[in-house]
Amino acid sequence: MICEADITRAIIKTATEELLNNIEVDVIIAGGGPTGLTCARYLAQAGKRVVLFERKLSYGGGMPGGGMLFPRIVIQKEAAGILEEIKVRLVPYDKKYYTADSVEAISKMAVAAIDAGLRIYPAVSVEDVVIREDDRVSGAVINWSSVLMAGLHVDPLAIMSKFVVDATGHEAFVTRVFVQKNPDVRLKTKTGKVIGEKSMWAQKGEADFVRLTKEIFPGLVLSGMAVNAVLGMPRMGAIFGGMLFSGKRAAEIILKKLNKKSLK
Ligand code: 48H
Repeated sequence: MICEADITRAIIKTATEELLNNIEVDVIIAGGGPTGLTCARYLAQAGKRVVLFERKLSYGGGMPGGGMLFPRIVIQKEAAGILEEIKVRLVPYDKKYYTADSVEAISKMAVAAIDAGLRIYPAVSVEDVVIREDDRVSGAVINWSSVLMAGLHVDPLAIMSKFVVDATGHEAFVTRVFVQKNPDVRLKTKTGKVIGEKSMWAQKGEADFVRLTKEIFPGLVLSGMAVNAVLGMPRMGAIFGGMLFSGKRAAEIILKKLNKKSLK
């Protein structure tokens, strides 16, 4: 006989046990868009403990909506390998590009990362970071998105990590809140602050930001659209090759440091 109490117990017991195992991890990713999921997959494939907090109930960010709700993505030919690895079906377009179904692409990105060991927490927002006396971002402050949306006064909890990745897209939420709460902090940008995204220029937006994907403050790494927003670079519209490369680059930066003894 199916018993309601068993179902309740099964959910609370297994979810709580699993969350308890993830209170101290190697990397926290804030945001489950294309760059966050790509970064997470490469880190998990390298054997690192990675959790991803996504503010919305479902992952995907700006990818499922394709371009203006036409459910396709465009990527540059050079980025094809990142999606071929996870068996996304690509269709060549005009020699320079591939197109793919946006829902297929994001779904396979999530499945591949989960299969590699990533744990995704839906409807959980990163609302702040943890900072330690050695001036290093050392974790994320999280709360249920529903609590924040309802404006309830409920104190958050903290998850500790060696790195936090700001993959929150156009908002660059984590980096903005970090500098807002710590006005003395100087980021590794021209002004030391968040500069803000510039108007669309696809060639320039795509060309520069992968190279400039970086640890913007000890322990805090930018990935994807958050790079453009923080460093003051143009947006690029519905082309996603850069998001994939930036996620991979962010993972490489972190892996290099994690595999060394000193994180600084
Ligand atoms: C937890 C959060 C929080 C938070 C936000 O917007 P995204 O898809 O970002 P990227 O960088 O992976 O990809 C950008 C791309 O989708 C895009 O917008 C492009 C190419 N635009 C070009 C243009 O010209 O417009 O994903 C970010 C994710 C979203 O799912 C948010 O819900 C989530 O982050 N998020 N999650 N805690 N505080 N803030």
